[in-house]
Amino acid sequence: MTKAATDIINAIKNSSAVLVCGHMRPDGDCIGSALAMRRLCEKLGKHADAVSDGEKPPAFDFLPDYELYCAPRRPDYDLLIAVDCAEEKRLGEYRRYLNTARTVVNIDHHPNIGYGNINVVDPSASSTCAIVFELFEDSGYMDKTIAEMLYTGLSTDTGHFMHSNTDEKVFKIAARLCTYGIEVGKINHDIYCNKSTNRIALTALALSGIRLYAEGKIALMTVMLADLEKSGCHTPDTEGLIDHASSISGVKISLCMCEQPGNVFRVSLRSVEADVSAVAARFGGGGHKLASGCMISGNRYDVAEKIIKAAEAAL
Ligand SMILES: [Mn+2]
Repeated sequence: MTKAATDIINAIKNSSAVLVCGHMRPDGDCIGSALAMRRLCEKLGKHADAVSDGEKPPAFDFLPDYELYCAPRRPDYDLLIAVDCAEEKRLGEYRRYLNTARTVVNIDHHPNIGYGNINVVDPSASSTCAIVFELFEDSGYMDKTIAEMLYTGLSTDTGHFMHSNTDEKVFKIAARLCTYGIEVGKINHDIYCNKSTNRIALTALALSGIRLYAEGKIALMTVMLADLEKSGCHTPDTEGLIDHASSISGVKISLCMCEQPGNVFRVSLRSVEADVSAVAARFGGGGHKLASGCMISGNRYDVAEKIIKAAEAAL
């Protein structure tokens, strides 16, 4: 094991209660790495809870321990392990433990300022799950359940091994995870064929509203609160909808505007080449070069105009 892995295990052993915290609006990598770290802490004999601020996406209800996610059982924790969180503010309400926990561990694959006492940050890693696996592969604590959790994040953060971050290392990690006896076909089916009929209804509404700009290089999808209501969906159900816009031939940048209560839109951006983290940053957001997000206030037409203009400039 590396020094960082040993330091983290010692920090867990020296704690009395651990809070593993992923980012707001958690995705598969966030939930997978958080649940895996929670398991690891339990194996070390510690009380541990895994959380993200806000609603958890129902799409990951197949994961072991899913029912424990976002259900903190202690009023206080002396060890905070942040996973997949580039900045403190991504911890949401759990940010308060940065001040009260004795030790903060920060494991992430985004450009990350290193706000922990122990930081394992590798922006070249495909996913936080990949980092967690490489840290603890030789710890003696890996098992099939943890491997399932980590495979989920490895798969979702590489877009099911489709994005440009899918490299030799990713496949080697996937192969090593397979040695724990995980059923890859079943997990893939659980991840990618686990949509509710409501979610399909929402997808239909979102697809029917896609508009193309910049000679078909920009696709814009809009999800209004009324669409959620009509389809019986909630905000977490919008996760991944943008992939449909990205899948249109010729589209270089896709945008998904999701209306939030209070005249504000959460905008997701995806790109095949252009730097959309810079586009999101213009509106106070951030993320990766090829996948980012931001919040923009205004009505749907004003917000669309602003984000399309900014995206056009980035083409
Ligand atoms: Mn991630």
